[in-house]
Amino acid sequence: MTNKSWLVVVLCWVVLLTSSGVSFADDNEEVLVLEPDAEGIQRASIVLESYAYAPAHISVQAGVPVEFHLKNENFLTPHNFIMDHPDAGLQQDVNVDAGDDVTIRFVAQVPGTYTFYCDKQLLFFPSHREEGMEGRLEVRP
Ligand SMILES: [Cu+2]
Repeated sequence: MTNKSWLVVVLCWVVLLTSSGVSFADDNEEVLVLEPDAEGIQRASIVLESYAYAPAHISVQAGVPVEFHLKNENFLTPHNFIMDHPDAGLQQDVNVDAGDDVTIRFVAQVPGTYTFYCDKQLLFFPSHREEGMEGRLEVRP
C-alpha cells in the first residue's frame, strides 16, 4: 500500500472506533451527582439499553434515601439491575422486562465506589455485563 492508502485505513479506524461508542478512558465519563430533593430523597432515572446504563456513573450521599427509576427502553431484551454489596446496604436484584420500568429504593450506608450490572445472558452469547452493561455508584460521606 502507498503512504496515502495507509492514512485512509487509519482514519477509517478512528471514525469507526469513535462512532461505535468505544470509550478510551474513564476520566471524562460523566457523573450524575445527586442531592436530596425537597422530600429528602436522591432521585434519578436510569435508562437500560443494550448494553449500557444511562447514566452509568452516579454519585449519592451516604445515609440519605435513594430512588432509582429504571426504564428498559428495549422492546425485546429483558435487563436487570444487580448490586451485590450487602455490607454497604447495597443489595438489589431487580428484573426490568422489555419496555417495562421499575422503581427501587435503598440507603447507601458506607462511603465508597460500588458496581452495579446486568447479568442477563442469551444462550451461549456473552452476558450483558460482559458486553459492557455495568455502572458505578459512588457513595459520598
Ligand atoms: Cu441487560
